[in-house]
Amino acid sequence: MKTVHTDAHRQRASRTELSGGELVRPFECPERVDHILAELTARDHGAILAPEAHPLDRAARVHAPDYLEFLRTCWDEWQAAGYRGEAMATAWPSRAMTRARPPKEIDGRIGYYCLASETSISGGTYEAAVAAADVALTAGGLVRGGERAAFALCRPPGHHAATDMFGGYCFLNNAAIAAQAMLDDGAARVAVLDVDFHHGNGTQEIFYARDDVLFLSLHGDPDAAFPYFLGGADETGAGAGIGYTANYPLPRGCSYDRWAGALDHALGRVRDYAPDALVVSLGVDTFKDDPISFFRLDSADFLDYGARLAALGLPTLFVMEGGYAVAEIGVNTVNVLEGFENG
Ligand code: SP5
Ligand code: ZN
Repeated sequence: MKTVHTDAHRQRASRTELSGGELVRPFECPERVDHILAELTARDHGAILAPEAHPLDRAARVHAPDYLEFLRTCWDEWQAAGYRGEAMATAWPSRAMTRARPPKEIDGRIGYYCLASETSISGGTYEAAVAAADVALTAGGLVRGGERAAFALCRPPGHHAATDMFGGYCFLNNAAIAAQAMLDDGAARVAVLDVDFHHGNGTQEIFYARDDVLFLSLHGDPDAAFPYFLGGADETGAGAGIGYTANYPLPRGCSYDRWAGALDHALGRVRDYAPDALVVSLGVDTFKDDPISFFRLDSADFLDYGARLAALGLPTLFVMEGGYAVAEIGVNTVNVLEGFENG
């Protein structure tokens, strides 16, 4: 399986994440990609290609133009305001403050576009996010071009990014951008299966009212896990999209048996939908030793579910999302890809 990757991800090197009331070094760090690349190389997994640049219109198919402009200019405006730290939101149009329009001041504007304040915006964040979208689009193009599967080694991740909001370490929704591009390039239906530990709230929101994308997500129950405010089993779509969203919230300590049972159910839904392609939002933060998550998958389980994904027989795009047990992220990620290829 071919991998698409670029060093441009290194420009996303934020120093601060708000965690437990402290500013810590972000869990979502550049070394994550180094470990995945090292494992791909050590196991001779296949060619590693550079992405092609794509026009921003591709991202604008799923993100609002004013949001893209905010991402592009945020850091410069933050610096121009004289702030010494990284750009962080501190106030939002919350349930009690409904004057929801972007203020002029960057301090307020960042709150308008932010859904989770753990994530800071730093210099180079926008450039890295655009490069990650290019990685997903290039790998998606390989799949549309006839490859059985391809791996978009994206960073920063994307599945929490909504139409016009960033957060959860995500800025541009790489998987949604790639899925939309497949549709724009001729696919009739695409399924997006999100196996990251966290609910793919951004992807769900983007496609919620549509029947040309089936969105399915297995994740920590939002009563106990980020992103907290979306991801319930009762969210099944709206309007024309009713019946085209499926959530599988799972409890603390969830075993692989239980997780794989939910996966098999989701795969049945994909099969019935008969899409032209499958996009897998591949987070490996379901691993038992992930520092911010609470499932119990071990490294061999990733091989097993890779094979289950392959059994669908669909052209498949893997898009990297989360995974914060950095020493094991390479083994766990490449296990899914190898399980798929041998499955
Ligand atoms: C792409 C992705 O995986 N984003 C995840 C973002 C999660 N950010 C908030 C994490 C809060 C975790 N707090 C749990 C502490 C456990 N001791
Ligand atoms: Zn995650």
